[in-house]
Amino acid sequence: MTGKAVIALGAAALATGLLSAAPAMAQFAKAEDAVKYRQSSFTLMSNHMGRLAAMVKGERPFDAAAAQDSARVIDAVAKLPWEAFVPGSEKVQSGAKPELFANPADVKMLSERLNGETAKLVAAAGSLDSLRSQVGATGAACKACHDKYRNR
Ligand code: ASC
Repeated sequence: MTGKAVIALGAAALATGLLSAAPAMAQFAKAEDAVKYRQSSFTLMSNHMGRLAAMVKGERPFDAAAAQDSARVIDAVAKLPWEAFVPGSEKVQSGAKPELFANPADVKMLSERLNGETAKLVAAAGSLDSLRSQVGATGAACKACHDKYRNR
């Protein structure tokens, strides 16, 4: 093989490798970036679930507008973390158990359960009674996944 042919073959192999890696990593330059992205989304959800929980527990006065704002944040952000459990990110230290990466179909089902509950949270935030029951259902959806796939 000529030197040029070797270079062409090498370039083709590199391009194929990059393309096959592209779908999973397209939005994240490094696995660490993906971990930071998903952790950031869980931080935001936890913060706003905490605000709603405080109203439900009577630690803060119920405020329908504030509750609806938090519910909308939770509902939007609950759609985000899933794409960031990219292959390779299981090697980065995080709260995610290795089992999470071995069970993508189950994780997808649990994420869809959460997304269903957070959609209902927006409608429920208008009154304290409906908020109370839907914060419970939403928290249960968070917990279902944590119990299986999150390190204590
Ligand atoms: C929260 C929060 C969680 C979930 C979980 C539900 O507010 O930060 O991780 O709800 O505690 O059981």
